[in-house]
Amino acid sequence: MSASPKALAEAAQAIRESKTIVLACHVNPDGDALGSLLSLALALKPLGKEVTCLSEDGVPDILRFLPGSDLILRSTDIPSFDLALVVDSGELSRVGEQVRPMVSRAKRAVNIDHHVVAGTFGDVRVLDSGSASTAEIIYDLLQTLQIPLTPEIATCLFTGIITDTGSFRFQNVKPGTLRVAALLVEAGASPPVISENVFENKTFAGTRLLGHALSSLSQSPDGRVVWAHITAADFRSLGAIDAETEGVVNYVRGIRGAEVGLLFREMDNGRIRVSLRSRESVNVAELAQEFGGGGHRMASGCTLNVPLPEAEKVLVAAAQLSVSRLFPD
Ligand SMILES: [Mn+2]
Repeated sequence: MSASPKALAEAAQAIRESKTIVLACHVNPDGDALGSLLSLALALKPLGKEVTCLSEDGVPDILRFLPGSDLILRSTDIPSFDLALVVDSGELSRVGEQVRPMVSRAKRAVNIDHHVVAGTFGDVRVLDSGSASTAEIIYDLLQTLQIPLTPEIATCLFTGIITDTGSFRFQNVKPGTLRVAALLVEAGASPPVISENVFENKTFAGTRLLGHALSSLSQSPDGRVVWAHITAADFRSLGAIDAETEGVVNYVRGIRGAEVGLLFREMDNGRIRVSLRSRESVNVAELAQEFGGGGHRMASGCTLNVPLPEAEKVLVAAAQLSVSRLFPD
């Protein structure tokens, strides 16, 4: 699968016809969001486009190595743009409160994304829910625009692919993902340099937080539901930051026999943010929906307004129920 050639051609035409372009990605940006955004910025600048790059939450430390990351602004005073290009965001609200009006005020908007099938915004929608990353769609768009890849552009796109595929380990990896990745390496992207920046760049505090979380590990009697928690007190005393909780749940799900991995994070306001991960069997998007959350089949989240032990009790019970339907023994 890939985005439709018609949508790609319409997006390319909108870019050709525009002079001032605002680029936006989702809040709490990941490698695909910023890699996609910056690759476009680096590709469009030499065409004489005046590009403004907006990320409401800025650039996380581990992504500062991305070429062009110094172009990223959190907001702008520029009142209006010819075109908005919104990447990696299924809903317009994902770009954040400050950035959203900039997109709305642009004369035209293009949504480039791999989360949704039909989309909810944008005069042009370049969507492919079968694509592992937005970066792969941007690759096709740059081909459509006949913009040659530089090592910098290739680095941004390769970062998007490896972060959204967990270094080519996730179910979303298709032959086409690897083909595009190969072409990006040919164009100058360095897998070891990018991997070291993204994956071997943990902070001391974040790693200690992982240690605390893992020391709280519990499992159901059959071992198919495994969970861990991070208390607000631990989080504060270790001086950790939000982004450092992100990979923790993958360790939980990675345990042999675990069909569902849960991470309970107690926030300062007392609410419990839950990250859910599964292997192929259990649909954790449905599980999260029972508690007012949502997400994907294998990765989802929800927030509960009850004390930590209560949150663990109800969610673990619901997870066990889902698992017992699939493994009746
Ligand atoms: Mn993505």
